[in-house]
Amino acid sequence: MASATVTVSAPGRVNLIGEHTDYSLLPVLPIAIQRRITVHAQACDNGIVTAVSDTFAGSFRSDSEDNPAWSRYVHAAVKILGSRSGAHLHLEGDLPPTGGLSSSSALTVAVVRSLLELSDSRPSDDHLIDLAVRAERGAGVEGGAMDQTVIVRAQAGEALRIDFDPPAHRPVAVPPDVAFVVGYSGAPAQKGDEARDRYNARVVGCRTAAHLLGLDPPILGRFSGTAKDAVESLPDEAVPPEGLRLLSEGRFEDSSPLPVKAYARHVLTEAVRVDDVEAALRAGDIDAVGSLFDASHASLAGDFGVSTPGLDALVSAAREAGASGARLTGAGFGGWAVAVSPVDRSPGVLAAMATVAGEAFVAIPSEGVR
Ligand code: NG1
Repeated sequence: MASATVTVSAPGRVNLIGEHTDYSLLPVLPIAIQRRITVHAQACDNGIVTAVSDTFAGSFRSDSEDNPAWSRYVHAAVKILGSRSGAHLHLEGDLPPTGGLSSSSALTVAVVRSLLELSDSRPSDDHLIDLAVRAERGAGVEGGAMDQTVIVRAQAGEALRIDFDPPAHRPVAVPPDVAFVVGYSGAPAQKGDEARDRYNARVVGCRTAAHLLGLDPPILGRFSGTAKDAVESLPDEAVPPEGLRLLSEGRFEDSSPLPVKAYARHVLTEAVRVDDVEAALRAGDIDAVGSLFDASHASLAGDFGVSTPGLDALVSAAREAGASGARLTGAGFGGWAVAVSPVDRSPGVLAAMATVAGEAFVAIPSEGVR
């Protein structure tokens, strides 16, 4: 007998370091945050899933071809479950849908778990992460598993160091005198649009770099040398081989040459910065965390080409207001930036970041889905 109603709440995330490393199976260090999406789900006996949102207009129906753009991830969740039981979903929350804070993964995780719980099936953490990752890839972005993993596994007060090959995770306590301030760049980075192709170009470019380094499977995380070794042996640009352009859903159509040397340099140096930020947080060395944030932003803006004028403005504003360092967080192409600051300087950093697009807040390391 199905339960009549369930409520599931999933947090957004701010990635502290390890940007564009997860799909190369290299580590990441995100936190879950206090801003959340909540799904109130009610069983229906008509076999149809419907959804409405407090934030967006229009409604979703699983038997309709004409659904609003915001419901793409509801559709993805229903599809991965092959749901045959009906439900009505009411979505609400305070997680900005502007890209970079993982609203897509929070929504996907919350919908998958609420639909399973309605049919009295409580998924294991591993199973929930796997379903949510596959659902999102089915929606067209060939992402890694960082967002879904931290959204499911995070604990309050802690960052989560995540490894993918082999899979492992461990908590990293956030010192009480350290604040993470986030600010909006003024431009959305929703991956349904042009940003999806720009993101997938990085995935295919990293695979191509790994292939040229002789790795099989073509995953940069399998490279055993240093970033310098890789960079020295790679050409500046390469056309991705046909087989590496296959995605979970469809194919990456563009066959222009990709800047594989610069992509590999970013990914392999960023992976080292994950170890270094983890060590600096454990040592309470906020200046070291800040310098590593700055180096990450320079690499993402230069080699990886995912920053924007708005993100650069946020990073500069934060540093000028006394932050120890700042960087874009998430995929880039718009969205949000994160600054690390001593707690006593965080009000000034917050005010400075809010001047860019009017939206900033202190991100509090929070618990995962519940
Ligand atoms: P956001 O910021 O949510 O678009 C994306 C990917 C992550 C990771 C980051 C970049 C998804 C669901 N998320 O995050 O896996 O690759 O970019 O570090 O694809």
